[in-house]
Amino acid sequence: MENRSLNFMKATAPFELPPLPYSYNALEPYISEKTLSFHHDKHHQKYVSTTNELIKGTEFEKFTLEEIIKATAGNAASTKLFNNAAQSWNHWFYWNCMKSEGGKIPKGRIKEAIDSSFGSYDNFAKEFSTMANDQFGSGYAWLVMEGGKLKVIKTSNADNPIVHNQKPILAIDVWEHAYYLDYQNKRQDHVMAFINNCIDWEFAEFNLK
Ligand code: MN3
Repeated sequence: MENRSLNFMKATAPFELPPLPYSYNALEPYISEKTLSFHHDKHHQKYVSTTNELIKGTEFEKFTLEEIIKATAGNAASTKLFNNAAQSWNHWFYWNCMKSEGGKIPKGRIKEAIDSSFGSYDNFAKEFSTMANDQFGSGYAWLVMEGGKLKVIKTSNADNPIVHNQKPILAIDVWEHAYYLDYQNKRQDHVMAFINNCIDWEFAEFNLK
């Protein structure tokens, strides 16, 4: 990661909203300053604040964010906490998947991993865009590592690969709040802009470790 620092989530409660790893206008014209401001300062902030409120005075105060996500997944009594904790993590991850002037063809180890799992970068791009467009309603498309191979998956709402024993490598947020101000109903245009102009392949490679 040469160009910027990674803004990790604070490991223990109370959790804090990490600043974006770039300026609010860094992804223009693909993702506007207005979208990033609302998405980061309002949506992401709310997930982090709500997580802190929900864990106050409970055993979860001593958990890391990932531990909370794993402990609450699939538990009907903890749905609200799971949703907010997972969304706190998902957005931290998503911000780091992008950079200004990103989206070029991957190089090095991540290129080798893409080629060996998908045959080519073009095959990966096709599969990833199809998955992101096919996710019905709110959710994410992910590139994940599972059993030593990369694969593309989609998840609904706040769901996260770490509770399915998959290692997240890359993610795109396809909730409408991620693109509606810039693209309205044209999710496909948002997805293609992410793939072609925003992906930070260095972060994806970092996640292969
Ligand atoms: Mn979002």
